[in-house]
Amino acid sequence: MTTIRDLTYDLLRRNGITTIFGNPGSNELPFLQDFPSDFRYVLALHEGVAIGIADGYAQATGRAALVNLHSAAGTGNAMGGLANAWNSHSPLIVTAGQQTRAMIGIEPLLTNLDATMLPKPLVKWSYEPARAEDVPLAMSRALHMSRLPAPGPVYLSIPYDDWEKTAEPESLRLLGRTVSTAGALDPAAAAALAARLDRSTNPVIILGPDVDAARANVHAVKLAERLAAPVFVAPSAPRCPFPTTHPNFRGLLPASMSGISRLLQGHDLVLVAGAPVFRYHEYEPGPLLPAGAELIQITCDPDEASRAPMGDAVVGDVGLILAALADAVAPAERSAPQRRERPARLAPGSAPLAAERVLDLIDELAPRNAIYVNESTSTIEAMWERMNWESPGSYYFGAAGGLGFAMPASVGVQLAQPDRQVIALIGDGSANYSVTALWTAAQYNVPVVFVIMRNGTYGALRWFAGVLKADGVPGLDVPGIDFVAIGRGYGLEAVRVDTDAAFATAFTQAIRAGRPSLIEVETAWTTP
Ligand code: TZD
Ligand code: CA
Repeated sequence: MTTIRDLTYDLLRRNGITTIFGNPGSNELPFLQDFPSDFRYVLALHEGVAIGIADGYAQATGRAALVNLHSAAGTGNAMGGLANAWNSHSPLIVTAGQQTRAMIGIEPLLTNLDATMLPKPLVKWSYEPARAEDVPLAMSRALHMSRLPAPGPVYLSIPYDDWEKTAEPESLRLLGRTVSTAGALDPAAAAALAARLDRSTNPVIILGPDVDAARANVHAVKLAERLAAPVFVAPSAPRCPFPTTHPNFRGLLPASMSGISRLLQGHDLVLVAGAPVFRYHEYEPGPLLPAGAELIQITCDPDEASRAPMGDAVVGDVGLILAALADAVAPAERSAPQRRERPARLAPGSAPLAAERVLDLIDELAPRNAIYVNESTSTIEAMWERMNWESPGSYYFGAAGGLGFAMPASVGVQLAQPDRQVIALIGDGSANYSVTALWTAAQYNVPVVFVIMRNGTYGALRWFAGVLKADGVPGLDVPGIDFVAIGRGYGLEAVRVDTDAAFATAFTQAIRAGRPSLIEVETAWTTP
């Protein structure tokens, strides 16, 4: 006789999940009771942090991750994180405990009212099983659904009295199931697409986060070299799909219609892989593409393909398609694009340091394969210009632009990648949304180096106020926060520095320490 609980843990095991991220409440305790010894529970002190850690973990492992939240209130706290996870195609199984079935109708305390409505539209699927006996099938479906293309979060609301019930013997069949996808181009379609690329006289490649998610960076490099095409990263990039040191690399595209069409002037074919077309931010109307250019998008996401306002799209496995194209195109006869000009490294400065100088120091002193989880919003462009990222999985940013991602995600990425140093670069505004992630880092000894860029303001918003010509906006400064005290309060080593040499020393020590630590560095305002 197997309980629903035992069968569920078995299903998770069979699907490679033995870590649960969460913040528990009474509705979740029956699921967690007699917690199996081969599982690990990672406690977050806020649900936005739980989902952020799970998101980082899922993205860095490339596998589904489970988050257990408390009913409606816990789900609500996690919604900002869910917006990021939805946009980054992160395979998350989000479960929330529901009140006991016998009382749901009377709406006692902690009922998750209309539970399946709550996380929409930021989940692929939202479900509350009709019977306890349906929980294993629901969990199995959630596991498969979360990672099938396009991957994304799913939500299950589970009444807490279900776990003790007996599983139906037939539901044991779920344990052996595999669900796989294909998604490669058939040879004729690959040849036709390659021929279109070959015919182009001046192609350009634009890569998005799903190239990195598919671990297809190497295929993108080969394709770019064969085509002798310049490569841009798609606007509002949450990951780094191409080595920033590669001679064909051109940097980050701007996030406006006219900005993009201006920059792509002269190209007759725009090949976009692993990104929406396009994730704009600022509204600068204009042509969507330069005159005479056609566009081809390769995406794992049918929704991304169908909502694109221009060009042709192919939906499939981004990695397999890029690999096939890289093989199928003829080596171009034109000369390779000119290496981009990169800004000169800044010389040592005095306090407050230029943010660019801090980035230069970090790039110089960090291990070559370090991973950056970023939420320093006014320095994003500077990072794409200055940082030398070569390995896949080197950069993560909240994919919906929702702050409160990077602090917890850095903890999840470091848990997933213990052999690479994770550096969380966080603005002094952003640092406040999910600050309790510091506690999880300290308690689980997850050795992230948190660098807090303290410029005393919401720098990116100051810049955006200028774009929108919105003068006289209140609430743009964040003075009077002591991150060293906060860091120490949550159990981290923490220091404040304001000179070049002090930063270099603190940063080097932090990397060597092998423990989580926080460096607060005073920086000057930056214009993105
Ligand atoms: N709240 C949430 C959850 N997400 C947001 N994106 C914002 C508010 C708005 N916002 C931005 O988009 S950037 C920003 C805010 C408040 C300023 C962040 O300031 P910072 O970094 O100190 O972290 P910079 O470098 O000073 O911009
Ligand atoms: Ca700031």
